[in-house]
Amino acid sequence: MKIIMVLVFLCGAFQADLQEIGVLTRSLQSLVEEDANPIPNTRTSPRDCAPDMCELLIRLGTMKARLTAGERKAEEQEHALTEMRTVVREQEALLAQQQATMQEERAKLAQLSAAVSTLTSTVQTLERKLHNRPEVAFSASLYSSGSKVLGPFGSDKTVVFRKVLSNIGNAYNSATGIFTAPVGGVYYFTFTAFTAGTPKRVYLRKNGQNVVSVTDVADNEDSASNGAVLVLKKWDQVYLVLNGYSRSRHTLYDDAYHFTTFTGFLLYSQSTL
Ligand SMILES: [Ca+2]
Repeated sequence: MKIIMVLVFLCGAFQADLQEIGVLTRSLQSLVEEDANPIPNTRTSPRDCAPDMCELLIRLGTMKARLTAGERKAEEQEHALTEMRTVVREQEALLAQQQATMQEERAKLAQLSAAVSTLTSTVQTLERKLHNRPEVAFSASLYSSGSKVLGPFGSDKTVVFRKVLSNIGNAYNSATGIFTAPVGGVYYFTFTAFTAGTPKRVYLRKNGQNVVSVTDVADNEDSASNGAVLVLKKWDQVYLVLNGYSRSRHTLYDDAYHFTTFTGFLLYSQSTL
């Protein structure tokens, strides 16, 4: 009998539990359906549940809505972060390009600086050469005064021009008639020979070698001129020679008017000569 009473009691309790389980099951089913088809406001929807369960479900619904909003906000922030990363990559690429351009500009600047240094050095060298360029120029006539005839001689004679009109650098020697190059370079020489009724033949010589000449027969007064640009080494000698052929009896004439002259000057020096 006791056993039967116990069984009846257990059945009653079991039936109450079944009812509670049924309520929970329906509530969970509603929650599942809400998850599949969200209800905007769970507080306004009729529920068939116990008050505590309803409150729990309401709180779950609120939490789910907040979770959904948080997920949406997180997606938006993720999207914004992606856009920011894209902008950062673009800025990094632009910065790299600007750095490359800057390096190119620096390289060009270095080349220009080197070119300026080279030009500056060249200008300084030219300035030194210009400052140190020797000044060589002279002009002389046969006699300083009076009316005189030079020659004739029985052999070739160096013509000594006694009257120095100018002798910058003192390269011309008025005692010997010889011009001696103080530096290697390019020089210009010219001379004029005058005679009055007598023949003449004059050579411009460099180190004993005839370079250019003039000649004239015995007739009226005549002047004869010649000239040459010569490349001279240092210590090369240039001078005029009166031909000494005895039968021709060559002479030169000069007076205070200075008809017979010898001129030379340095065009430009060359250190390699
Ligand atoms: Ca003549």
